[in-house]
Amino acid sequence: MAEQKERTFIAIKPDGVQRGIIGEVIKRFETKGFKLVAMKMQHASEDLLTQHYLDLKDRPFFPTLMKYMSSGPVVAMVWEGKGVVKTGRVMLGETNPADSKPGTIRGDFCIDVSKNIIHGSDSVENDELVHYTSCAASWLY
Ligand code: DAT
Ligand code: MG
Repeated sequence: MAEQKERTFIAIKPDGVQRGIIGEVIKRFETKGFKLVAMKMQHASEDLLTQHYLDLKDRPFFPTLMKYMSSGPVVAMVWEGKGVVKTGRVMLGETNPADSKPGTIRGDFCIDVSKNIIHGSDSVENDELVHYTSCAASWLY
């Protein structure tokens, strides 16, 4: 049961928002069977972004990454389901869209690593969000 409650943080980046890919991303996670438990459109602050990308702060592309992520609102979401962290990353594709297979989000909708339209966590998130039972649960598990 607990494994069905695994959660991951997915965010559509400013280019994904501007290019109208929000619905497509939601559709893919939703029709896969994952459950949306939180969603918020937000213009991320520099503090939040610095914290979010702390492990990358010494990389040469960090200033460009900050500018890109601050360039408009993002759509932050939490999705729930068995194996959602790992499967979510597979659905996103590789960090560099050039290495992402067709059928993945980055493989289908973007070209360059500096505009790769979506973020997905690589580890399980802790959160204090809503918990509810989806009526589809008994048809999925
Ligand atoms: P991911 O987003 O796949 O988890 P990451 O955590 O290593 O990848 O990097 C975060 C973001 O930083 C990534 O989505 C795009 C940007 N980035 C990573 N490597 C880059 C590079 N070599 N050049 C430009 N941007 C890069
Ligand atoms: Mg990452």
